[in-house]
Amino acid sequence: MSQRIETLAVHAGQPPEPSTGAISTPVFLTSTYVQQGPGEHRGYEYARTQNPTREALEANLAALEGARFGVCFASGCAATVTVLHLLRAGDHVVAGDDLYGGTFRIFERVMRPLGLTTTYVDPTRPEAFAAAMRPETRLVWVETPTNPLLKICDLAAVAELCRQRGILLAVDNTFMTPVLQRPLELGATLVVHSTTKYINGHADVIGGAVLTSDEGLAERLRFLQNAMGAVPSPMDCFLILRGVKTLPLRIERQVDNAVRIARWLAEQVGGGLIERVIYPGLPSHPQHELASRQMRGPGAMISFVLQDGRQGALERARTVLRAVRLASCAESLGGVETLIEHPALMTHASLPRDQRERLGIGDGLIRLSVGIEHVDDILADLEQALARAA
Ligand code: P1T
Repeated sequence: MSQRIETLAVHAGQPPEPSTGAISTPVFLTSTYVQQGPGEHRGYEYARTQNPTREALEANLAALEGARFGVCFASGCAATVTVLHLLRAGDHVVAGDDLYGGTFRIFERVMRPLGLTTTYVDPTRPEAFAAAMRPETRLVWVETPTNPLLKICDLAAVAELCRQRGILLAVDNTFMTPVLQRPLELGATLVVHSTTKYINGHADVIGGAVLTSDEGLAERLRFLQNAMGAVPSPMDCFLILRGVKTLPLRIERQVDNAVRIARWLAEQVGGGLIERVIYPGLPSHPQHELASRQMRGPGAMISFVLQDGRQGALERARTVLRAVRLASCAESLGGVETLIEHPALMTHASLPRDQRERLGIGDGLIRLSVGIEHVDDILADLEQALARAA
């Protein structure tokens, strides 16, 4: 019988350590391994190339995503850059137009000068991906829900378009985690994570991962992991392994809290302060039906837009972000603590202003990462902070 994700999160990739029986995977803090003679070793030569703590994490995350292979990196951005090095100069990428600002920056300011071009399309329209594909298109890249506007991409439909044309589909599953969405089952070739977020969940590590069942791609990724060298430290791997054990529990609580908070925020719409609430779990979300079908839950990220008012939306947003006491004004997401941020000034400041405005990442947009605190305490905090801006 195949095990459920709650069981895999605790056990996958982590048999008792063979020499002592230690139930927790040890942190192998070593840079090298002693060889009996030149080239005579037990599969471990140098710690950039192999590390048992990292291998445990890679096996664990692969099991959660239903992948055959996992490759871990020093950050989500390192994972993204390494995936893009599967391509070469002259290749073309089609990407969703709403992405983490740092991912957009990699496409435009790191890869484009190296000869990799990217076309951005509305991720809610599979036909837009089809229209943008060219003979030299090798990869489609999507986040779903997107950061920060929570648009939903129909993964099965886009995967089918890619399959017909032999194009790789990479899905950044950071916002959902395998608990809520498993892109490989819907036809994606690669899943990418910033493990910094929900997977680790405790706001104390920067990390990334790529999961795939394609053996050739996994081999190439492992080559690049070693050759490019953006590896995670063993201590960080240990912390992520510890964090991931409670991932399903945390997600359950965070989603429950987010549903309550999104409903409460939606009730405030029309009261002069909140213009719009964006959350895939609300019937008002334009793709609520697709979200309900594709995802096992609506996630714990909520975005909302403040109305202009007398002082303007930007000043109102600043007031709210300064007034929160329980929630913290900070970049990042997915940890046990509730975080609140302003995409235009913070996580998406690296996007050119005209593009931000075209997408709808305006002065009044606020993004909330709902934590595991008691929902009534989070609500009380939001209520007092929003009242200051009313
Ligand atoms: O920060 P890093 O671990 O390098 O991951 C980058 C990244 C990749 N993909 C998504 C969807 C992300 O949200 C991020 C990082 N995002 C934030 C820091 C943020 O606050 O949105």
